[in-house]
Amino acid sequence: MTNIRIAIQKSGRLSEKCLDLLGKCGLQFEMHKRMLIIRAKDHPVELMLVRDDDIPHYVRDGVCQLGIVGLNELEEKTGCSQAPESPVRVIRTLGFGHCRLSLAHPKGMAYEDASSYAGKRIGTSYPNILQRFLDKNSIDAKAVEITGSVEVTPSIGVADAICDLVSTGSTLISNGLVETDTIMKSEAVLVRSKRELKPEQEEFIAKLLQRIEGTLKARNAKYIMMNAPKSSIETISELIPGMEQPTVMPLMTDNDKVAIHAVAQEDVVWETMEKLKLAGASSILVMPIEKIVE
Ligand code: PRT
Ligand code: ZN
Repeated sequence: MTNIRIAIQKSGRLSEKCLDLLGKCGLQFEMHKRMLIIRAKDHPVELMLVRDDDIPHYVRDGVCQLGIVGLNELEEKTGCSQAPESPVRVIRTLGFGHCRLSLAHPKGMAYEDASSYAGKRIGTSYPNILQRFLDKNSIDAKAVEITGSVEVTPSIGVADAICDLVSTGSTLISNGLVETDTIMKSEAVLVRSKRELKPEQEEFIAKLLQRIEGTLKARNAKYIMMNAPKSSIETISELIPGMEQPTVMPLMTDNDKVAIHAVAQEDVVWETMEKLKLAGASSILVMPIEKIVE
């Protein structure tokens, strides 16, 4: 019996990262190109592979109990996700798919502030979010809905400016566009339906959330090991980023030195390792951590 159905993007920027995250949480799927629904190997879970535009509605309507989607897509399809009347609840930001939804204009257009867009046609795939921004700021501009390459619309005369997703900014630059106002920041989020679920479904969601927590925490964390003079323990502890309670152990052959093992909550960069060495540490090892349960 299927317990939980999770909607993810079939093919696009978020697909692989969704599968990777679910895999790290113990949910393995055998992917088949043409299949819409795929069952997990050892869990009562199904994946529904769809266009990202459809995920908010599938979750809202209870076709799927969970979904992973960009916050931008969620807010476009269901309104502000924070609003109490929102039909879908964000239960976790997932730390990938980062981007921003920004206004941008051709280099030649005069710009002082967002009100410079008044009277303009703004090409976008996010007409609802754009309209809310225009209304909130009392800017009388026209949102022109475009599916596809929004960035070319000013050069072909379909729009005067655009409102589009930006990550590195290179698409805007290569199309002669200048980014101005950021309307929203986005990343992939785990969403659930606000409908009442069965107790076993709630249980599964709580467990999945815990595993996501452990996976995301481990993503940045590092395990660090080194030998150090006893006299430098304090200096060294202060150098390790976000360190909690190091383990300090005697060395078999050197009474003046100890082995220090610790979990650093952030990446340990080369500069930190060089400072540790200057503080007397030697044999410094930094290792990735796969999972954390606290
Ligand atoms: O087929 P389907 O409808 O499922 O996919 P899609 O084409 O609608 O979406 P897709 O795969 O392009 O993006 C899925 C999600 O990834 C988006 O909804 C965002 O949440 C997130 N995301 C993160 C991005 C970007 N970064 C991004 N840079 N989505 C799109 N872009 C595009 C942007 O539209 C522009 O064309 O990349 C270009 C800008 O990139 P830079 O790096 O040049 O600034
Ligand atoms: Zn889409």
